[in-house]
Amino acid sequence: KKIVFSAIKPSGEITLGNYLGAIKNWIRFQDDYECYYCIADLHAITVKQEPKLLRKRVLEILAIYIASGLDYEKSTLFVQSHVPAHSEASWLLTCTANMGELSRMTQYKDKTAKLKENTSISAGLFNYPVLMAADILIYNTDFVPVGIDQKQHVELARDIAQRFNSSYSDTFVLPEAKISESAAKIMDLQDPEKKMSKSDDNENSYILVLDKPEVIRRKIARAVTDSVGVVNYTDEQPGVKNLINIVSAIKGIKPDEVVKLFEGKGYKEFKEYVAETIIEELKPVQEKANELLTEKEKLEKIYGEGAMKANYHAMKTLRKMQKKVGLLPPV
Ligand code: AQP
Repeated sequence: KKIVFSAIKPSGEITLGNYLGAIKNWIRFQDDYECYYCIADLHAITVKQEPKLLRKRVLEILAIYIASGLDYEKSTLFVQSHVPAHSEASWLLTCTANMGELSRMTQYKDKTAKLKENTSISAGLFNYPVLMAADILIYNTDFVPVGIDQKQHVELARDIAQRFNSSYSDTFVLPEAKISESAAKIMDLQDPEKKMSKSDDNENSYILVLDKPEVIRRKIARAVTDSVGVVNYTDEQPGVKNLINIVSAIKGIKPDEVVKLFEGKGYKEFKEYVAETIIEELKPVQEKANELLTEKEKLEKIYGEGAMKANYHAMKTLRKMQKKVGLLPPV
């Protein structure tokens, strides 16, 4: 079976962007592939996190994974820090990666540009893509289903793998990003030129998977549109285009079909429809996730077993890597 790996970092609560661009896309791989879906807590701490909140979010994300349709009997669901091979492999790959390629990563440039002046930038933020390469490569991953913002990182993982393979000998499978077409990039509701992000300071810029219906209605009603007043699917109307993409990704229909539904109608009616479409999609996920969050032992059992399975596969690759670079095996 081909192998699939992907992850979300608990740096905020899961947004509709993460849900449509990543999780929904992951579900369809479960039957035909060996899937590893991770909660990337080590990635989250590349920027400052409140420790208590971080632990809470990890469980929340696991509950959302399962509630959205990830099946822990088919796929391996686990927490990154429970599998130490991620960190160890990351060091070996840090010594394979170079500063030049890491400085070219757009996510690093964007994130550091957003930090306030005089805030120190952690070396972890710079090294983030190497840890991500380790995540992917230690499972011999073939496919990485991600949103378009992460494509560059997957390509870097591929370059690092290639370099390691040619410096030593064939060790890694070369991974490939799989982008969901309709939900490749869900945009910020307040600034539709930038992507929706869970760590944004303005809560009106995103919809959270666990947002209550009235909150979703309010946020969509406030979403930035334009003065054209007609529902069109065009780059000239990025706010409206984004709302159309959201409906299209949820309903599995083409953007043009959404436009047709609103011929001759205004934004108010359109936005109400968008809000109700999101509410309807998220309702069963919220119910199931909230129920799971009251069953802590069940969640513990799931991530405990997930870590065991992941650990087995990851350790095998790590041992191979250590041997190839010339580390003396322990007795
Ligand atoms: N707006 C988006 N549209 C589509 N896909 C998205 N993803 C993120 N935002 C969108 C996809 O979600 C997965 C998990 O991402 P992540 O948590 O590892 O990091 P990220 O891409 O940096 O996500 P955020 O929400 O923007 O987090 P912060 O604000 O903390 O940086 C990935 O597959 C990503 O492509």
